[in-house]
Amino acid sequence: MDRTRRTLLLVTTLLAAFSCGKDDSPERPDITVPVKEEGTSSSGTGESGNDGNLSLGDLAALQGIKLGAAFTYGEYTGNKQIAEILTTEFKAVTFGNEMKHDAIVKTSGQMDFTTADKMAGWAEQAGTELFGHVLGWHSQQQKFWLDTVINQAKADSSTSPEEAVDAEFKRYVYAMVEHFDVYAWDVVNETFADGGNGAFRTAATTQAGDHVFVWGSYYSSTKEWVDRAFQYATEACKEYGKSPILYINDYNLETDAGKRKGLCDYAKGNPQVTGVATQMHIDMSTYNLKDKIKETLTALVATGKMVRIAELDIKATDLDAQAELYRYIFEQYLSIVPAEQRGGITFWGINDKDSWVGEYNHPLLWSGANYDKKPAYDAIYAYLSELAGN
Ligand code: 9MR
Repeated sequence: MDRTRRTLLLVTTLLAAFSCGKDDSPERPDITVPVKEEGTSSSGTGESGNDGNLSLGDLAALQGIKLGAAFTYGEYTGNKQIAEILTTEFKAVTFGNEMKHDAIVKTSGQMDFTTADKMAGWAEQAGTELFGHVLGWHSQQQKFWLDTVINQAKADSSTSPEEAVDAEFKRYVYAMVEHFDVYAWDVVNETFADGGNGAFRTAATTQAGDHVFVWGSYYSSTKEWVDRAFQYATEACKEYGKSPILYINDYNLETDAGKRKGLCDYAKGNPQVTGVATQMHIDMSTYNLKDKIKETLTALVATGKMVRIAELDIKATDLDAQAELYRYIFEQYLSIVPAEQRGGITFWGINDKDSWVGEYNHPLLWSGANYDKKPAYDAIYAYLSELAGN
């Protein structure tokens, strides 16, 4: 049976079981359902958690939330705990770095999918779907190769550097879409300026170093590049018979109302955008954070597109307060995003110790060498269990 049918069967079975009012509101559902076909077991070594019952991902699926986690090649390699957590707790994975332009395109321009394919194999083993991150980003481009393309065009009067870069971008988008079977793509990521009142970022205002925005220098505007990204992704999907959700994704949508509006307005104006996402890298200490989360989800829903929380993590010092905020985010997502617009929630990592924001910020659901479940895990678990039990 394929995965979608298995999931549907599971959901149907569970809904039927819970609607029979069969017990006296247990803290968590007491049905053991083998969602994954082989090699599954309870994740984490902490005392709390699913204890062989429904996993966090199973419970989220009951509410129409596809629950995902990001991981990198380095994090996963030789790490049985991550493999077990992915298998048990999650339904989707995103690679932290390995589908980015500079990871796939070599300095020779050749595309090398070896590492990403290996990780896709792990994702498949874990029974998870794959999210594609990312086709168009101002950061981590294979600058050496793009410079070669640009210099060749300058030396060859038959094409302009702009046309050559555009052809290269199109080649890359088509190759990625053809190669990976994903349920959704981040077509573009982080295209709006910080504090720019909704304006797109420009190559000139984007930092140097790793962040040299090569694409941005060879289109008449960043908007034109974003238009092309959605056009090529849409056309490639059609050509290869695929229909993933096509997302525009950005950070600080909670705290930067101008950026939020810019992204939502762009999405509304481009029918090829089928999903909008907030990364939601947030910090407990942000003023009025809960209202900002609500406002953001409400604005995203108003675009009429699929709505996703793409890179969730919360910097915190008080783990109980963090747990409460995590629960709040799930509550708000379910109350604001209608079932048919739920694109899912992905955590940007699994264990605090591997997080891009540093262990000292305690951002995720597991911590320590033993992968102990944190209060945040328990809070989300308890909330989703309450929903499933009612
Ligand atoms: O998680 C990724 C981290 O391992 C890399 O060092 C970093 C490099 O820029 O990219 C991280 O992921 C970013 C994602 O691709 C886009 N949104 C922000 C994420 C955190 O920086």
